[in-house]
This record gives sequence, structure tokens and C-alpha cells, in this order.
Amino acid sequence: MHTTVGIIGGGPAGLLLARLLHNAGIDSVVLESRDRAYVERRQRAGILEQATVDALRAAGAGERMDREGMVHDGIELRFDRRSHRVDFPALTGGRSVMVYAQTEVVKDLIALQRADGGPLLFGAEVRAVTGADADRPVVHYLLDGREQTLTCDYVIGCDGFHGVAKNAVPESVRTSYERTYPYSWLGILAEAPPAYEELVYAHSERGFALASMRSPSVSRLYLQVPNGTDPADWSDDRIWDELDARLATDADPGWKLERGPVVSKAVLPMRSQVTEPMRYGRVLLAGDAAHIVPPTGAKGLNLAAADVVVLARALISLRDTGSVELLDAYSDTCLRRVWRAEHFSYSMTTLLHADPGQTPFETRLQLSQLDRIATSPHAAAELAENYTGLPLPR
Ligand code: RFL
Ligand code: PHB
Repeated sequence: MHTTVGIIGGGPAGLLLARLLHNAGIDSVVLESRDRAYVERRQRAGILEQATVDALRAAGAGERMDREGMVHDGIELRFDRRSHRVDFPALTGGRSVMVYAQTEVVKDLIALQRADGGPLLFGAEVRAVTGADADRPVVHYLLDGREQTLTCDYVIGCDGFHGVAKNAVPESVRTSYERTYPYSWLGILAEAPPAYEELVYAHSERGFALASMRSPSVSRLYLQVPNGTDPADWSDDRIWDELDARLATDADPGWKLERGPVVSKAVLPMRSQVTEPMRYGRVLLAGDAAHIVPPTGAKGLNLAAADVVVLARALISLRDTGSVELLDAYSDTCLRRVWRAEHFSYSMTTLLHADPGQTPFETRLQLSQLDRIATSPHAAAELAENYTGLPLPR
């Protein structure tokens, strides 16, 4: 089998890229190792930046998002039993974010691809990519227990953090920058109305907590927990009690979360990682395959979308003009934005979490910075601009 663009991974990056190429008349094949139900149910991100919303609309995948997604004009910060709202439009000249779950983005993109797109193969596990520096790279994959190959003009690795595409970049030219964090998140999905109209990020001496949502009747909630925590050690009651304690504020004394059935519970480790460069010959990396961030800044899905928008433009320009200029610039163009998001995600994470080895001095520094955000429009604007997302490069 041959295709113009071989896409490894049917997560948001791979699926959105396939749509953008399809709409431009460029053929592609998507190889996804998991089955459709698994990919559609994987609980992950919830916040879309304006640029991601625009990209999904441009891809023709905006209809349900525009109907069911919730526009949020701010977040609430809680610290030292205080509450402070960060007003996005006021601080950024009108920008906001959209709450629409990654599960729904993925479902919408799969439905479109199945309706009129190119091949999207589930259960196709890529084992290796060869010939990255030749004219026709080859993707080797396993489908129904049989080894198969796909030759391509270009191969795009959208296969996430544990993917194999990055191995096509020889170790002699590949650099990985990495940081792990001494805490994880326990995340739950609950059939309970959200705590507030907007997301609440809480700093407390007991550790970080985040109250997010999926719909007017479903909450997504997170608690900082030690690395290696077994979710089975956290009963539903213990989780709700701890969320109430960490989210408590004097601005609303006696306030408690509305409780409901917990329908999923998982522990997520936190890590920052960047692979450079994001291209070697005819293999290019996009999304989590090239970089990951801790989820505190809600940047992972948005970076994945930004990468593939830049990449689709480069491939379309190559087809239309024969020029590889944009493709040659791909890695540098994306990495500039990636490192900005890495810094923001790191800053939000270290500002809001209690490091197990943290000294009282360091806690005071966190509280001072949170107070600064609550009292200086400049400090608040820095957070708001990064959270709502920087514009895509032109
Ligand atoms: P994905 O989603 O990991 O998709 C990669 C796909 O590749 C497949 N695959 C393979 N297929 C074939 N052959 C192989 N050898 C393969 N190896 C892997 C996998 O099965 C999978 O389907 O990467 P992608 O597309 O780059 O998308 C990235 C996002 O999923 C990720 O950055 C976000 O979910 C991160 N993230 C958040 N991002 C945000 O922008 N806002 C958020 O609010 C947010 N919250 C989160 C998050 C991530 C979380 N977790 C679990 C890591 C909250 C959480 C809890
Ligand atoms: C989520 O809704 O899953 C979510 C929201 C904001 C974050 C991280 C995760 O910073």
C-alpha cells in the first residue's frame, strides 16, 4: 500500500491532521493501534484554546463543539482560603477558552473520517519506520496478526508519548529534555453538577486540587497525590472530603461540592518532555509524540492541534508550490510555541502544588506570587494570555 502521508496514531493530532489534509485534497492513511471504543473513551483533556477551536471549525469538526461546548471567560484561583477570579477577556483583549472534552473532539473527528475520509485503521500497531532519510519511508505495522507495510511520501508520528515514530530519528541527532515531578494527579469523573460555572484551581497546604467539568451534569475533579498512589486506596468519600478541604475558601464559608456517583478514577503521573528536532528527513513528529507537559496549564491537546495546523499548511504549500520552505521551518516554528507552553505548564504546576520536600520559605514564595496575580493586572495578564493561548504563527 502507498499513500502521500502516513499518519501513525489516531489521537487528536493524527485525526485532526488527516481531516485538514483530506479537506485540501491530500490523501493519507491513519494507523491506530487501539480499537475505536478505547480511543473514544480515553479520559483526558477538557480545555480548548481559541486557536484549537478555530482549527476544529476549519477542519469541519466544529458543529457539535459549537452546540455543546461551554465558553469560559475565566478561572478561579483559591489560596490561603481566598478566592480570586482571573477575567480572561478583560486581561487579554477579548480571548476566552472552550470547555469541550477530548473524548468528544476525537468522536467528532472519527465520525467525519469514517463518513468521507481516507483509511483509518484501528488495531494497526506500528512496529517501526524505516528509510526516514530516503525518498519513500516505510511504515511497518501489524494488523490482524499479519505484518504489513505502508510506503509514504511523508510519515507523521502522532503516536503519543510512548510511540515508536521518534525512534526513526537517529539518537545521534535527537535530544530529549525532561523533568519529572514528585507528585501525581488522582482524577475522577463524577455524575455531579460542577462546583462553579468556571474551573477552580486550588493551592492548599494539603496539596493541589482542581474542579473542572464535562457538562452541566458531569464534573471532572483532580487531587494532587504522592507518586505511586494506588487509586484503590482512595474511597469515594475520602476523595470528596479531601476535595472539600482543599477547595475551602473564606469567601464562601460552609461551601461543599455536590456529590454524585464516581464513574472513573485514575492516577496520572506528571512529566515535562521535549524531543528536538521534531523532524528528521521525511519523518515528522507532532503532539505528545514530540512533547508533553504536566496537565496543570491545559496545554497538551492545544499544542498537538497547533503542531498539525502548522504541518498541514507546510504539506499543502509543498503540494501547491513545490517549495519545502515551510516544511524545513516546521520544527523550529513549533518548538518556539512548545517551549512557551512548557514554561507556562511548569510554572503553573510548581506554583500550585505542594512539593513533598517543600520548606515553609518556598510555600511563602508561592503565596506571594498568587497574591501578586490577584492584585496586579500585569501578573494576571501574563497568566491569562498563556492560558487562553498564543496565536498560531502566520
Ligand atoms: P495521544 O492522544 O496520546 O494519541 C496518540 C495515539 O497514538 C496511538 N499509538 C499508536 N498507534 C499505532 N502504532 C503505535 N505504535 C502507537 N503508539 C501509540 C495511541 O493509541 C493514541 O491513540 O497523542 P496526541 O494525539 O498527540 O494528543 C495529545 C493529547 O492527548 C494530550 O496532550 C492531552 O490529553 C494532554 N492533556 C490536556 N491537554 C489539554 O490541552 N488540556 C487539558 O485540559 C488536558 N488535560 C491532559 C489532560 C492529559 C491527561 N493525561 C491522562 C495525560 C488531563 C489528563 C489527565
Ligand atoms: C480537565 O478538564 O480535564 C482539565 C482542565 C484543566 C486542566 C487540566 C485538566 O488544567
